[in-house]
Amino acid sequence: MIHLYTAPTGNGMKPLILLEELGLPYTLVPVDLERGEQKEAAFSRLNPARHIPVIRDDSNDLVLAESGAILLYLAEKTRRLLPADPRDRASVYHWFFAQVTNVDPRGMIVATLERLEAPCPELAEDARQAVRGFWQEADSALEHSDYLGGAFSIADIVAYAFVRRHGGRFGSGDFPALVRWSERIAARPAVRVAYGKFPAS
Ligand SMILES: N[C@@H](CCC(=O)N[C@@H](CS)C(=O)NCC(=O)O)C(=O)O
Repeated sequence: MIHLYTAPTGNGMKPLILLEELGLPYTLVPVDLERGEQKEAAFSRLNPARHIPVIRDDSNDLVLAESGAILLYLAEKTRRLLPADPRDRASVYHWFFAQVTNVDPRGMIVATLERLEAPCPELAEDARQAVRGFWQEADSALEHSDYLGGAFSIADIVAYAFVRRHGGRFGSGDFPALVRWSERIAARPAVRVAYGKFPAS
């Protein structure tokens, strides 16, 4: 059995969407970030970095943090939503790692700046340019393809979780093909079930 410790943030929704897409049995353990449950001793033992998401996979005696690592682990374990062909897989990696290493941190920077009394406009603008640059590239690709890496994959899951969480903040509505792609993903049954687990998200 897989146990998912998470909350309805962009990073937190990624493994939940994937588990639903894969149809794997799992238990959902909500972590209340507002109440600081991620800082409690029981959770810190799972992830000393005190961040969600985390999975425990009983079948492999594994505890794993970092949303990108969790998605790659589950996709490789099941051999699904990550193409076998090296060229196709490289394309998925391109979108996946651009999102996880470049775009995701920018979203967190801007969300943090918005909570500060003295936000740094240069840093916010740099983050905004990076996010919108990625969306411009994605928008061009999605004019010719229904999904980022060709077929639906973990690259779509990571990019969608971010758009859903931060789209309004960075103006995703300016990118028509990205909007159509986002609507396509939102309509997937597994995605609807995943977000339904956290109705306020
Ligand atoms: N790079 C990590 C980021 C994890 C992360 O920052 N999680 C946030 C929610 S999106 C969190 O747990 N925040 C709680 C806190 O900082 O106290 C990942 O992709 O899993």
